[in-house]
Parts: sequence; structure tokens; C-alpha cells
Amino acid sequence: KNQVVVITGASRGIGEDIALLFAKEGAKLVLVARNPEDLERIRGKALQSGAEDVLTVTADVSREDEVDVMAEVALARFGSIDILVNNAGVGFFKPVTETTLEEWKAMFDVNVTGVFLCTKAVLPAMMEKGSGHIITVSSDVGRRTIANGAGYCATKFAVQAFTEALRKEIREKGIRVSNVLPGMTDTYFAGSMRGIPEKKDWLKGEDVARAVLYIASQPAGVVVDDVTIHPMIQDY
Ligand code: NJP
Repeated sequence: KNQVVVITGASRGIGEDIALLFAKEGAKLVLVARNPEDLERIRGKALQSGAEDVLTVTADVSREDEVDVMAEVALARFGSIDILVNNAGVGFFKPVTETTLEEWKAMFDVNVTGVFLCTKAVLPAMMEKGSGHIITVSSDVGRRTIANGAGYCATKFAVQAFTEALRKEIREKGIRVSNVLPGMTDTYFAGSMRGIPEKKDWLKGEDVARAVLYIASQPAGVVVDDVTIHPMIQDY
């Protein structure tokens, strides 16, 4: 309750569900994505769900200038940031020979550089306060690989390495670093639609959101490193 929670990729999919679950807890939310109309819609839903206050910030997480402004306006509005949920991500799934450099770069820009930039932008305020929590939505392919996902898997392995090293680096400052590693989840990811019959047994965004809330609700001295969550049956 009353925690200031920044969520990237909050305009649909898993990020939307994280926003709405934290809204029910009475959080103050900072919702980040590139499309302002989508963010506005989620802002309305979050306020209806019980959020104490909701700020939307249109930003591309791979752009340092936009991310820095995001952190500035969030701090100006709320005075501190308690939790950053690095959730924004993109994926292209195809053989290596068919993956373009543009797709490769887009995945690294959002999934890896975006996590770095958002984390870097909020850390000074967290360090000054001596508390904070960085929670990253990684992937269960951040630890094992799948065919036709070489580039995407590489980004999520990178995210695991980055966050695990960061955890050791900033634990003395009272800042926790945790990851959720979801399996196949019914969202708009990789150009998909939500609610199509082929995905009926996949995880729902709410399932991943509950894992994030579980991690965030631990007492101050307790760190959950990773929560891996997947549907009962998965293709890989
Ligand atoms: O995807 P989707 P998910 N800057 O497409 C935003 C991971 N994951 O919810 O910017 C800022 O429904 C985009 O908004 P917009 C996955 O890797 C998923 O499934 O306006 N925001 C939207 O809000 C990712 O890390 C599955 O286009 C940017 C959101 O991100 C996380 O879950 C499995 C942005 C994407 O919503 C959420 O993905 C798994 C940018 N540059 C891991 N680019 C799965 N779904 O099966 C995109 O293992 N966004």
C-alpha cells in the first residue's frame, strides 16, 4: 500500500496485469510504454481498481533521454520510487538465417539496454533512501534455450547475468534485485493476440503479476532471487 511502483511495458499484456494487481493493493503507479492512448486506458482501469495515484509516461525504454525524463517526472510527482518492474520486452522467433540485424538489435535494445537504462535511472534515488526493489520480467528461456529463439534467448540470458551481478553489487545499499521467469503467457507478445484458442492453457498475465506481487511483498530483509513459472504443459 502506498508504494511507488514504476512498471515498464504497462500498456498491455503482463505489464497491464501487474499494474492492475498493484492498483488493487493501493499503490501509486508510474505506467511506462510508447503508446500514450494505451497507457491512458490502463490508467483509467488502474484508478478504478484502487490505485492511490497513477502517472503515465510515454517513453521508449531503449532511449536514455526518455528514460531519464521518466525517472525525473516520477520522482517529482511522488518523491521516491520503491519498486521498478522492468517488464517491457519484444521478441522475434525465427531461424538465425532469417533474423534480420534490425530484429536482433530491437530485441537487445528493449530487453537488455532498456533494463540497464531504467535500472540506472532509478538507482540513485533508491540508494539515497537506502531501500528499493528492482524486479525484472525475464523469461524461462533466460536459463535454457529454444530453437528459433536464439536472439531472444540471448537477451534473456543477458538480463539474468546483469541482474544477478547487480544483486551482489547493491545489496549493501538495501536494494533488492529479483526476477520473474515466465513461460508461455497469453499476451500480445511477438505480434500475437490475447485469448486465442491455441493459447487457452498458457499462463495468464495475472499469473505472472501474482509472482511479481509475491516477490514485492516479502519483508525487508528477505530477497527472492527468481520465481520461475510456466504452464503445466509447454512445447519446449
Ligand atoms: O508482451 P506484450 P508481454 N519501450 O507485447 C511495451 C516477457 N515474456 O506482456 O511500447 C517501452 O503484450 C509495449 O507497449 P508499447 C517479455 O519478454 C513474455 O508478453 O506501447 N515499452 C507493451 O506495453 C517481456 O519482457 C512471454 O508498444 C515498450 C509491452 O511492452 C514481458 O514478458 C514469455 C517498448 C509488451 O506487451 C512482457 O511481455 C516469456 C519500448 N521500446 C517472457 N517495446 C510470453 N508472452 O509468452 C515494447 O518467457 N514495449
